[in-house]
Amino acid sequence: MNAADSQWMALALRLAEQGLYTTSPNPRVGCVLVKQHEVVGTGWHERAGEPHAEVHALRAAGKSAKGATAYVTLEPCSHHGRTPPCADALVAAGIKRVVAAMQDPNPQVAGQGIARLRAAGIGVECGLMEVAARELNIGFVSRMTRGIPWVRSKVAASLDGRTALANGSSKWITGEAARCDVQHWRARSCAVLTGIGTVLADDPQLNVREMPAARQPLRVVLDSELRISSQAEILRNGHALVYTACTVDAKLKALSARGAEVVTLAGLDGKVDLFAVMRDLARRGINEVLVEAGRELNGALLKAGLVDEMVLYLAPQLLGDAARGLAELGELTQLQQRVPLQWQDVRQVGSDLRIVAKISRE
Ligand code: AOF
Ligand code: ZN
Repeated sequence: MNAADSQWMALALRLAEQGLYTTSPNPRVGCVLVKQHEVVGTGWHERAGEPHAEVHALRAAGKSAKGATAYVTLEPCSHHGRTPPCADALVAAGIKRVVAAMQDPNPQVAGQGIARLRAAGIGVECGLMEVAARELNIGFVSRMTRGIPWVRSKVAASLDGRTALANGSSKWITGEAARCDVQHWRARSCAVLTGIGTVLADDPQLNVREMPAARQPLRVVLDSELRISSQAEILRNGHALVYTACTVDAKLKALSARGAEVVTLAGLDGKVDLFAVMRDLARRGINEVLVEAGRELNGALLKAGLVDEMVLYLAPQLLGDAARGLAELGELTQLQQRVPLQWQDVRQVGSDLRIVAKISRE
């Protein structure tokens, strides 16, 4: 692989990014076809059920695809899903060489696409710009390899990590630009998850606003005792899912009548079983979850090891020790109990600071 290969793969990745808000449950994939140093076709996957990136690129190239090199951000598929195998389409079009960024973690593909191309005499290289390709499909990879979605927790806090005063006052800690920025995280997520505490205190909608949204994320509430009101904003316009530990039939029925799906998944402690929730969300094809919750649910998810990444908006203010922290972790008595993070990205958004950090897992 050479510098030109990297340049074409970078283009394929940019194309794949076009599907950031639309492809789920499918991965974001881009494809560039190059012959004699010239692009003869490009494509990206737009929506599940519609053609894959390779098919769009092959259609654009027509007869010029013969003898070309295909740069794809994910191993071409080998299975009949909603669409036929891309590996076969590449072979039929007379593609000479395929450069893929990463293997498809989908067990239905998992190397078989590459094997099929090689069996047809096509030269295949895999792994170019793999880190970026994995990052773009972090939720899809997580769902396929771990059976749970990638979980991102968004928190708006003061510089000293406080989210509300002791009496609960918290409206607008961060500024307009930060609130707008949050919309992008929501829009790329398949689900936005919160706890009943936040629903009762703020009655949020948790939908995508202030930007065009091709689809709204599924809104998910964890509500062990089913305290949610059937008039809650989050239940408006359907597309809401409530996980509870409650089995009282009348309550379940009242909510279902509002169009919400209610699922009872009780853990041994009488609360909603957080692992079971994540497994169930993955089963529903949820790749990325955005948690927008208070310190209680954030703490519970962190302690369960279910948070993968934090998106922190820090406002230039101090709220002091009596104010509420961003995650209820209980009292740590040993430093080994701390939650280690790795900075991914730091930037200023309006008047606030945005830090993206991943939870380190050694
Ligand atoms: C590719 N190119 O652009 C995408 C791929 O139901 P289907 O037919 O859409 O298949 C979905 C699966 O195909 C998905 O889980 C993943 O393994 C692969 N996605 N593959 O060659 C693409 N989006
Ligand atoms: Zn395909």
